[in-house]
Parts: sequence; C-alpha cells; structure tokens
Amino acid sequence: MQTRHLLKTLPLLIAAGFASSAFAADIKLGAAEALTGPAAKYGIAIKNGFTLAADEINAKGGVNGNKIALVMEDEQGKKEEAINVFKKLIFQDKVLLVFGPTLSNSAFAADPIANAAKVVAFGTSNTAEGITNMGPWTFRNSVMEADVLPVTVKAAVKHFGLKKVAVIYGNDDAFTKNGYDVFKTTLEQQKIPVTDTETYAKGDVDFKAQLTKIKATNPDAIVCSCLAEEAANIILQTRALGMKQPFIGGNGLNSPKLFEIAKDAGDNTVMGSPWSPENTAPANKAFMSAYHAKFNADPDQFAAQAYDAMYIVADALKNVKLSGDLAKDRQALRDALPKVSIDGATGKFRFRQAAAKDGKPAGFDADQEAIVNIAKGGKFVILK
Ligand code: 1QQ
Repeated sequence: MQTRHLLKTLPLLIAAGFASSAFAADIKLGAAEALTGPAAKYGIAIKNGFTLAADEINAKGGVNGNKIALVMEDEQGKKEEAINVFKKLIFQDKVLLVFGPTLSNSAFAADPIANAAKVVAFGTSNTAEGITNMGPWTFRNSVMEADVLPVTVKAAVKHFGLKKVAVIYGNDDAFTKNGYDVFKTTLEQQKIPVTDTETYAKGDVDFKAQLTKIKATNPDAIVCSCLAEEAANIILQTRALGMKQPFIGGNGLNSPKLFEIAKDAGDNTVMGSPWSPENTAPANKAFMSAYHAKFNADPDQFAAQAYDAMYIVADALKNVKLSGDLAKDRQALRDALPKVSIDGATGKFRFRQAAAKDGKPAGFDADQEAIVNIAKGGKFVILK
C-alpha cells in the first residue's frame, strides 16, 4: 500500500523539484497591505490581485527565467504597522520593491522609509494628492482623486440635473480629507453651491446628527468623501431619515463592501474608476475569468489594479539585468519602471512624472482615464 502510494506521488515530487529548480533565481517582491482591520476589504482584494498575477507569470516561466517570490505582510491599515512592515520587508527580507500600503494615510507614513532606503514603494490603491511628492522612489498605478473627481462630478450633475449639493467627509484620514479638498475645488469650478459641509472621525458609526443638518438644507445630492464602511452606514442612515438623494463619492466607495452593508439603498451612487467589470477588452476578460476561477469570487477595482501592478513590475524587470548587488538592482528596477506601458485589466496604462514640489524630486503617477459608474441593483454599472 505504502509503496503504491510512493509510486503514485513520486512523479509529482520529481515534477515539483524540477519546476522549482527550473528557475534561475527568486525575485523577491514585498507587499504591505491591510489584511486585517477595517481596510481589509480593500487589502484582501489587492493581495488576491498580486497572487493571481505572480502565479500566472511564474507559470509561464517567470521573468527572464527567474521566479517572482511575493512576501506579503499585514500592515493592518495603520500608519505605525505600515512603517514596521516596510522596514521588515526592506531591511530584513531585502526585497527588490515594496507594493502598498493600502491607504494613502499609511503611505504618507511609510513611503519616506522606502525613499530614504532607495527602494521603490509602489502604491496600487493610494489616490490622495501628494503621494508621489514624497520622493522619486514612490510610484503608483492608482488614479488620483484629482484626476477622477472632476469627471465624476460633471457626469453626476448632468445625469441628475443637480443644482446644489451637501458634503460629508472624514476629517482624520489623508484620503478622505484630500478627496474633500478636491470635491470643494471641483464644485467651485463647476459652480455647484454647497448647502452644508459635515465631518466625522474614523470609526464613527452614528451619523444622524450630521445628516439631520444636511437634510434641513435640502440638497439635490450628497457628496461623500469616505471609506466604504462609513459610506455604507451614512447611506443607510440617510434613507432612515427619509432622504432620497443620490450620493457622489471617490475611490473609497468602489468596494463590494458598500453593497454588503447598504444593499439597494446604495443605488444611484455615482463613482469614478479606471476599471469596470463591463470593460470587455481581452486583458480584462482574461483577468476576470482567471480571478473567478482562482478565488470563486468576482474581482473589484483594487484586485484589478494590484494585478496590473504586478505585470507592470514584471515588464520593467524584463529590461533589468539582475546583478545580485541589491542596491544596484533596486536602482535598475526604479529606472526601468517609468518606461513601462501595458494593456492590462484596467486598460492601457503608462506612468506620468509627477510635478516636483519645493524643488524636491517626485515619483510617478498613473496616466489613465476614469470611467464614471452608477450603482444599480447593488452593483456599479457604467453611467451612460
Ligand atoms: C486611499 C484610497 C483608499 C480608498 C484605498 C483603499 O484610495 O487611501 O488613497
């Protein structure tokens, strides 16, 4: 019996041994994402996107015969943890590049470490302004709120015939605060008066006081610069107060979590994103079906951007001759990245050099267009 078992598994063992030795070396890439805590709904999707892309790349022989080895760490959506795991990945694991962290709030804390150590910090979900002003080693393929919100507001104003709006935002998170600043400027530019502006803090669950004030000003829509869970509760409590206004939001609203909590109450929410499940381009169709096959779930924008980011790095690595000298290899990868252009799950992608501020050299932003979406029946569809 035992011999039979051994005979059966022997070819598998040989195949596994052969497969691993077929790679010349490992390319260690780090990822610091929120895998637990309130931001985990974004972080897990991101982790899945990286894993799927790395597995696909390795299954096709890796990059120049080398295998991508992903080192994942949980930064819990917290600044201090983002700093800790960036340090671990950079100094202990000696990774070639670090993806993450999930929230802009954490990126503002952790990216300076990568810039000082001369390691690329590659954000796949950071959309606040100023991220790439932290230094020339900060890259992102997530599209800035400043690029997305003007298009989103314009489409929402036209679709609903909006004359005036109220605003609510989280005032202790870098992303929700920056989203608010961008909304404020955008509404001024598009000449839409704001009837009332309300704030909340991270972790708040009761928004009735703010929403009652908003209700009294009778806006045509509510602009929400929020993360998904807070947005969902805000939407539910708005409906409980008998208000029917549509919502307009940023990147934070683009999560299945919104509908898990708000269900159909989230209908008519307008949001912009470079990725749409309705994009039928071959690269996106392949991504969506491979994701579904691997995780038995539908992907979201965060998974798509992480998936594309891994392919962007793999593409850059094709042009890097790894020397084994870590500092040199990190520099070579950094220098190869700006030239990459791919056709990915989020469509055509290339980088755009961020403008330097105060004479300080900057990194690279995503040069991509946003697609405006509207929630219908508990999911986002393209707003036509
Ligand atoms: C940021 C965001 C969040 C919604 C990421 C998950 O865009 O923090 O910049």
